[in-house]
Amino acid sequence: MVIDSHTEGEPTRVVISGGPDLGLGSISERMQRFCAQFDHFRSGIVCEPRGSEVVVGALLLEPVQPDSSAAVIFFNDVGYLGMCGHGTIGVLTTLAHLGRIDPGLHKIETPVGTVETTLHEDGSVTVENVPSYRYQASVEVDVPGYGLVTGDVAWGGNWFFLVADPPCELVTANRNELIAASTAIRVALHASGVTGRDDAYIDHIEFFSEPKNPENSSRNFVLCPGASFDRSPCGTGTSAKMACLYDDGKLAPGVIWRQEGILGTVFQGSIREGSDGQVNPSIRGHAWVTGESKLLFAGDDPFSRGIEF
Ligand code: PYC
Repeated sequence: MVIDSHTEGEPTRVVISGGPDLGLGSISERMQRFCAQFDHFRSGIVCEPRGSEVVVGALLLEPVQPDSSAAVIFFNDVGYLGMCGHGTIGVLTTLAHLGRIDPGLHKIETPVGTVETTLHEDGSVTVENVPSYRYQASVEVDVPGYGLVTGDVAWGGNWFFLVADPPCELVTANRNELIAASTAIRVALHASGVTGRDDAYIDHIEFFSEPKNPENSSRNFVLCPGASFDRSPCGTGTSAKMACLYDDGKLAPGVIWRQEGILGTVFQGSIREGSDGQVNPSIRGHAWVTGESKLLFAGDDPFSRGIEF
């Protein structure tokens, strides 16, 4: 059984039953087992013909700690995500829809750490994301067809390369151009050996511009792992962005940062000072449940494991 929702436009598919038996252990150990033994389950759930490249899957698991409300592994059409901001908001909204949680504080275990979340009375959700930081500032990379591109490498629960100078206006009509440019940057980063800490592959590319709505702080476009872009303002991307702004002395703790995404929807963010120059970001947004379904996998279906392009 799955429950589908969207968070500010970006879909999440929460697997509430029928998932693989990943045994006991930490959430990271269970993710490794999922990846090694049940990757066909990931692709069958989120890839076409049951899903699409835009869907982020969330496998609900028993938490390790008794005071956690759930543990979750996020995945998409090409692999696994350490953390997912919009997905966490989707998970909380799904748990509330199922009557499993009430408004209040809820700890959610993820492979990159436990995040504290609040389900508000109005249905919105705040996620206190994992500590975030800028790893490298103003990195130059030569991108074939685009020339020298400058950006920051930052961690917000996933690795990001943040570029303040987009190749065109950040509007959905330009999505193909934005996907092509951000994909070229990702390839060039990899080819030139630019990585996150411990040689981590940078799989998210984020462009920024002025917001369309003057009430907001900034607008973004985020390329996700694979070839799809985030329809929401991207929770981990907003966290990475706020870490960079803090490093530049442009965002003080407690000040509200309104991140507008490509559809014009908004995550409201802020930071608290953390240790070692890191920040503890929080993002607030809203998800809506769009469906409850039972996915079927017939034995003779050639695409029971999904179509991987
Ligand atoms: O909201 O953190 C996020 C996210 C990552 C990939 C898609 N959404």
